[in-house]
Amino acid sequence: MQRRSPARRVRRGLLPGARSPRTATLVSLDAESAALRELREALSRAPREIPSKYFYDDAGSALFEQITRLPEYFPTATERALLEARAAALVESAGGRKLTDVVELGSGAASKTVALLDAALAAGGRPKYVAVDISAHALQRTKEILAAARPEIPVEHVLADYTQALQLPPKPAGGRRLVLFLGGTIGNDEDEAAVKFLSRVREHMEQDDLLLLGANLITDPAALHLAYNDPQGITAAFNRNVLRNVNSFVRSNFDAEKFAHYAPYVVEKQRIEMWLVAREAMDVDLGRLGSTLRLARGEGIRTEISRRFTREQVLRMIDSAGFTPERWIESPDARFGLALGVARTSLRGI
Ligand code: AVJ
Repeated sequence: MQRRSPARRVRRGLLPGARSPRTATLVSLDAESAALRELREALSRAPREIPSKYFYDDAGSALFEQITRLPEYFPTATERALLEARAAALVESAGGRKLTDVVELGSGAASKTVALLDAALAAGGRPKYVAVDISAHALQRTKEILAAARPEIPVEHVLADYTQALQLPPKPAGGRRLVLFLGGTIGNDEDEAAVKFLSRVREHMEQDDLLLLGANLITDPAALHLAYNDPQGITAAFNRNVLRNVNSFVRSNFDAEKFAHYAPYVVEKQRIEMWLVAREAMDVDLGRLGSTLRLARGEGIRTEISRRFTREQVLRMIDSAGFTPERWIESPDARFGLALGVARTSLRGI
């Protein structure tokens, strides 16, 4: 359920944890029990998993921002340079001045988005920016960064777990919406889940609206390994923080320090896998999940897959989700690609 304040801010309840003072509504209670079920199911899978979205509490979002500034973690800088170099052409393909809404899923610090918004302004448009993120802290950063960089651009916020439900503010009649899903986060899902997710995003869009999808491409495994195993240990801290977030959500008692960060590039599957591996045998009280998790020494919990794609895979994925590929651009080192897709006539109801 969506309430709009006079400040044109849209807030939704999500993963309301012990620290969340927000009023519980029927909707957020539903969301909460769905989240509990999802987490319980993930932890009992083989291998055990924790959904990657649990990385992004306020502390985790801040750690991720730190990762994006590490010299070893090249995806952010690569994508940023690509966006900056090609923003004008992308915006042109996306309708130029007709572009009225730029929606970013997982806006984080939104530092890459300014180039696109600038290009829309330069094309004579007056875009509004809608930031969607699971972390209130990240949304606050988005707001600050945008207000400082481009005070003339109106910003709306949606605090939401976009993997569960999505409500976007309406766009002006005749306008075009561009939805951004950047950073390579689509690689956190297997094919089927990725297409399902993008199809759901498509349902929130009208024909001729656009999707810009960022994807990590296959590259040198040694460079990839370093990007997820930085010598400063920021990625390790980011990985372990997932347990603190789970603790605060379900009142479990994971001891993060008893887990080793392990993040190999699995060549066969063309993806990084992030694991937390128990350094010793332990019993973990899972709090509101209502059970005890018994871990043997050396047993692991997978916290993320981060896939590398080919151009063909990315284009096939957006096509399957109802977007006709309109443009593909790639960084000069071929490590990162951006696909622009146009929403086709919905097939729903046929
Ligand atoms: C934000 C999901 C794109 O998969 O590389 C960074 C998260 N994990 N370091 C990624 C992440 C480890 C990142 N994404």
